[in-house]
Amino acid sequence: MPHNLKLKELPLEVAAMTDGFHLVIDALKANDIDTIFGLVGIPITDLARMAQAEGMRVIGFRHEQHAGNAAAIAGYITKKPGICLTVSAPGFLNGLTALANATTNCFPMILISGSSEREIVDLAQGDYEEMDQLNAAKPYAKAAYRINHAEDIGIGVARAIRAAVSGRPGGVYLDLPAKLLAQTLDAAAGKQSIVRVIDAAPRQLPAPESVQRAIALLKGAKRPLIILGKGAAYAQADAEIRSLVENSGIPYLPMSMAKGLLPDTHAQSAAAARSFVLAEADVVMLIGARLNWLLAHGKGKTWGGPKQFIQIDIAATEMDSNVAIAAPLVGDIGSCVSALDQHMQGNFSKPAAEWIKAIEDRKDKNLAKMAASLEKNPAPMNFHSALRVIRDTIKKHPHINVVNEGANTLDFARSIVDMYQPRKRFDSGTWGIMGIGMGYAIGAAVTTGQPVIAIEGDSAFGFSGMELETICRYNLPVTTIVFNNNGVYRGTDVNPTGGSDPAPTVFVKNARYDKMIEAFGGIGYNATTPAELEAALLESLATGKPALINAVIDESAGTESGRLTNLNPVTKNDISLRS
Ligand code: ADP
Ligand code: TZD
Repeated sequence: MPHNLKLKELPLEVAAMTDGFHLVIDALKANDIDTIFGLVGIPITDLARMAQAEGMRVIGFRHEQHAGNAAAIAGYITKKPGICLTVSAPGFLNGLTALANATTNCFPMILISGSSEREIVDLAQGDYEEMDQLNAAKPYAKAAYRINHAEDIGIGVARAIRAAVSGRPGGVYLDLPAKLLAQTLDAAAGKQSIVRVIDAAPRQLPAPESVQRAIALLKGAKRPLIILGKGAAYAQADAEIRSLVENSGIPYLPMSMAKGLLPDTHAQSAAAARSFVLAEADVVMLIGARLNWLLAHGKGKTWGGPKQFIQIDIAATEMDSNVAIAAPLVGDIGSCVSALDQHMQGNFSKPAAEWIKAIEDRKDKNLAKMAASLEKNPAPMNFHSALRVIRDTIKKHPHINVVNEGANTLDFARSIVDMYQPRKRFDSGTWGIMGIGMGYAIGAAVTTGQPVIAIEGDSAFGFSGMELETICRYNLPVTTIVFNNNGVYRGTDVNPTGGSDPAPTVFVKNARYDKMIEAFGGIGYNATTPAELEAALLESLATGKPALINAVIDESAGTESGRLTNLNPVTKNDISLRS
């Protein structure tokens, strides 16, 4: 109901009616969706108001991309689609980046956007915020639907929910024309039209022969390895996965967002010997991880000698996407892992001692090297000395959510900051995208009610920095730590012409990001030493209030593109900076 209307002023026959606005809310609530992340405007302002009036949590953002990212990470954490609500054309497009990122990362979310007059849009007659949003969304979404009639809202929302969470999860677009929201319907008919989705993501059992094939391959392996991906974390089959890993005795590597699915300190974690095990393993079992660029496409130098792969995934088309998969297991991770575990009980010998010993030796060597770097206290701080403080804090408070983006800030934090609990680490993911920081932090804080530490490169932070106001407005327990090294990757570049424009990679020197949060009533800290960083972090966690720590990092620390330097194209004879 528009905010200026009161129920008692309405004639009786109108009170027995419902409308598009209310049916959308009823359809979401009937499916236990209780939160909307969004940004208001024509034609969805009243939808947001009414959702709040009807008891939903409505989190208003400053930019739709971040509302979309919050929805996406809420979907990943809860296995229910996160909802992002936007206005038409530009608002929709801002949200679309998040929808595409969710689809790429296999996170379930629904982008709900209002849209302009169909008749005018279809004739390209120039409506307010005119755009053919449905077709624009299709290439970037797992599914896209438009609802034209109020009586179809129940079924339309049900379709969107099922599409988002069943099979491989992804982003779904739902187009709601302005006219639909104002359509009225008899209240009883409206109630009947609401659909509660039954078993939205049904279990998918693997074929028995595919289980046998995988077991046979594992039994023949001399140097087996398990790789756990974020699909394994998403599946919420934590106990089953732990049981399989421990019963098999096979060493494992967690992909970045699978860190903490088993504690990073687990004896079977081979993370500290990553390059060694990837090169040396002979049979590799992927559980909810794709052989994309993050795993060097399963071939080349990284992977050393010949391999045989077992892959567990709900998407059959993922098999053989990069290299041949000797034993594909298509099904949901919980069912596949349980089936393997059952076949192993009492009938599987643990990997050879030489393999385990070789990994242990390599781990010891690498950990000793890392410990030496972490112990140093250079002034100014470098990535290691600052991250040591965060590592020690998470160790003491393992329930804290961690958001992480940047280049060096991402790469170093991934390897230095151990995680102890599943689904607590959210990062740049499959695209290596910058800009997820504050959106993921807000989504994680709202969804879990637990504190968040956002470990942000100074460039990465800039993409979503204005959402500090959102964090303060909702008083969320988010501590943002900006690794401030004066630029993208580093802060040392100069303009080769000697002109007054700065180099394209550098920012204002010695910026004070901590002052930004003070504008909104949050607490700002400036930390130039590990001791100052630790004091600020502990104080901010103790208060539970929004905080930002400007961590001053040596501007010459870090490398171009972090660990991805080799992905930058280089002309053979370097003429790119000819003068
Ligand atoms: P990472 O980046 O951690 O390596 P990816 O995003 O590449 O992980 O891979 C996740 C994989 O997990 C996707 O291929 C997706 O289809 C799969 N997946 C997601 N949820 C499930 C599930 N419940 N059961 C089986 N596979 C799943
Ligand atoms: N834009 C988007 C949306 N995603 C990207 N990944 C980039 C640009 C390119 N990019 C990276 O891949 S990392 C990065 C950019 C701009 C920022 C690196 O600087 P930083 O981190 O300050 O965040 P470090 O720790 O100083 O390297």
